[in-house]
Amino acid sequence: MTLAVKFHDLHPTPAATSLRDEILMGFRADQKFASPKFFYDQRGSELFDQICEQPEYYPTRTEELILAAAAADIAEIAGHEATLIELGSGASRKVRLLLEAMRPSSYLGIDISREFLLESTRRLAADYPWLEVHAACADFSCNMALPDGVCCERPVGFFPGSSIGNFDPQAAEDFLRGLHSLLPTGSGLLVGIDLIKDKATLEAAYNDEAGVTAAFNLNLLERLRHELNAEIDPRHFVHQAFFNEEQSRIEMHLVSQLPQVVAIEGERFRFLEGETIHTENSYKYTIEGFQGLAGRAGFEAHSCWTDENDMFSVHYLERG
Ligand code: AVJ
Repeated sequence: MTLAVKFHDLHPTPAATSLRDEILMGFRADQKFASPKFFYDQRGSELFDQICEQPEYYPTRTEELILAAAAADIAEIAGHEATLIELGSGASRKVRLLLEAMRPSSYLGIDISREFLLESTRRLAADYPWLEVHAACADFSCNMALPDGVCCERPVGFFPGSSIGNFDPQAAEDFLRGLHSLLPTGSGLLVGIDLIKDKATLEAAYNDEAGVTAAFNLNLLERLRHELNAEIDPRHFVHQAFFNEEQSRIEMHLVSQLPQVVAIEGERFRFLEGETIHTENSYKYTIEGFQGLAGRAGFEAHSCWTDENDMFSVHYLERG
């Protein structure tokens, strides 16, 4: 039997080096921070999947409804025989909503979580035998090259889940400009964007009753303990998430419950009581606001779909 999934390992630097260097840099800052990409170890990816099933976390199920309803439209715009390239493919669940309608010739899933990526793309390949499936383990926030052997005819980028919301607006624009230079003229980009809405709904989505988002946030500290031998006690931190209206973003933090000193790779970091590690931003947009940003990066707004309550949006952008 041949290996159903063609695997490409594109780690630009050994994963461990980037984790250590980036975490240390973030902990040395006045406002301590960690990149949200470090949430996604095996356990973190599993917890994120569980977040998506929480009743308060509306983005996933809303986007899935939109995609299912728009699949035929999307297929018509993108045409058949496309190469569908998913950035941050995770469990590769949402793309299933498009495959039958679109009938692309190949699919490339790109994700930072290696084992998770392999499992998910193997399942996809087994379920869609007619589809050529590629998997690339990469940090797409810095690696902007496509692996060799991936057919790049009629590429359509797929960036669901409002993942682009992790970048601040300027970085999101720069990121899209990077995709612009990677993709040929006329290619498509299908992007999911969470919309600005009332504070209570937004905050509930990041403070689910079951505590899954809290576990997801705190799992970062477990990861630092296991992978960097950090001396840091997760029980001495609590999850915090709130909507920063001025910046139009959900902020997630880990709040130190007491004055404490933690050690990572022999370096000591002091925390005051109430001091935080800023672990994630999740920007929310208006439809026009996002289209303007995409336009500045060279992408034209072709179509946009929303749900009936205007909670979430899916955009088909065309590379000009
Ligand atoms: C994957 C970045 C889109 O911002 O909603 C969910 C991550 N963090 N709950 C988001 C997340 C906490 C999610 N993104």
